[in-house]
Amino acid sequence: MQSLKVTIILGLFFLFSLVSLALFFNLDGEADFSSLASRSTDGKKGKSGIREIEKSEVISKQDKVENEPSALFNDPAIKQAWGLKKSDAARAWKVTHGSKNVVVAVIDTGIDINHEDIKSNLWKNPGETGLDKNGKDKASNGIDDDKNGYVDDVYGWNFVGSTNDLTDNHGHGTHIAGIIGAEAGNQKGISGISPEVSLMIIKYYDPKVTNTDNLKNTINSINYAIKMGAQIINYSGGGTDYSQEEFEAVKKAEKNGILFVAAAGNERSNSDQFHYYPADYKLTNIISVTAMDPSKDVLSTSNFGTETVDIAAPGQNIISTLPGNSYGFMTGTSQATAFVTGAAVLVKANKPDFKFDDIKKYILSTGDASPTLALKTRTSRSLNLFKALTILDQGMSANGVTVTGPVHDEFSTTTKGNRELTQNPFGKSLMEAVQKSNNPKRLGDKKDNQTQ
Ligand SMILES: [Ca+2]
Ligand SMILES: [Ca+2]
Ligand SMILES: [Ca+2]
Repeated sequence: MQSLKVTIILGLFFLFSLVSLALFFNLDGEADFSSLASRSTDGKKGKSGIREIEKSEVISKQDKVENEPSALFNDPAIKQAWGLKKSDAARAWKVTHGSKNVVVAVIDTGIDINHEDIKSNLWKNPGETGLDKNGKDKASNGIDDDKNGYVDDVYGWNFVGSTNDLTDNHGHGTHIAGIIGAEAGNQKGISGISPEVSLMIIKYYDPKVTNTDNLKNTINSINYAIKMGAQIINYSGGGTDYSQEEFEAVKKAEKNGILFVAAAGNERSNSDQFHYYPADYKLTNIISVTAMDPSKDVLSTSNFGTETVDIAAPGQNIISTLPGNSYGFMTGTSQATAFVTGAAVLVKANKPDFKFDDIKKYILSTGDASPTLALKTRTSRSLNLFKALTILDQGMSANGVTVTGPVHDEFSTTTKGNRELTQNPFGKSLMEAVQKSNNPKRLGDKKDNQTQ
């Protein structure tokens, strides 16, 4: 009798355990941590909300990078950058390397302004450079020369400490800046997606400073970027709390024609159900980016959503710059976001008249379609830099370069296991276009009828 009782109790306990497990795991068999993720910030709800850089850390760090000469650029670590290959950077760079006229606001943890591989691509506030009437350097004269409310804001502003000191105490901001715009061809480090660009550095987060309002710093940062003429904003952070003030700031950027590239977040959750901001504000100038691995699968740590997340880009083990002239690998939707920002710079450099809507169209309507991404993103696509530049007018890219093939290179259409990547309709027309010519040529070239 006693043993029957024990058996019944054990049986009931087993049944209860099974039901609990079934509830915890979703239909795909993956553990569902989304509720945990959203709960983690609930404690601050009702106050000011929080904005943080995504959970990300440096995976490994090195002072020097392996010397592998590239056919295109001579930066040592370029071969380690799988994301550049997957997103078709080599062919994109045949069209453009970007332009210093394109100003990107990197709203993050600051930057190492002396980094050997980024310093040449930093934006400089024209109102805080040169000499003042007393012959002193405007960048360091202690005067708000351009009267924008910030003293000596030559490379940007630090809203955590209300100073022009942009020191990166985390590494995240330096890493993001390098992905977007590290200098190419200087025989050092890596190459950014857009090796020519002007990076405006705005610091909203510092792990060493507590009791600071990151959401307010974010809003101030966005407003600074608008005021100072950024054309693209990169925001690799966020939080689960909606903020009307932040929404208004991004909307103001929209009114000013500014593209806002935002991380989908590393909360492991479905953003269609559990929103992540600012990526999920319903505004037309936002591109929400999730992260994928070399097999073009969205990372298990990344947020996804067929309504809220626009596109996937490389985000696993991405090599980039770190403070102190060093380099290292990081993972997350932050890194993927920087890839898309870099793409936006290339498109803008190629078509200077473009506002956010055109840039967004070029990036989101091209890319490489994939059945697995169809379950995780709105466009079913991963970033393809080359296609984003060559959304076509009968085989002619935006700057008049005839597209040359093959389009289906070794990086974009590999077959892995039994999963085939599908060619999107745009890809097909691009393919047809390239078959007409094998030589790159420009409109207006004298020998424009020369083909082989
Ligand atoms: Ca100033
Ligand atoms: Ca000054
Ligand atoms: Ca370099």
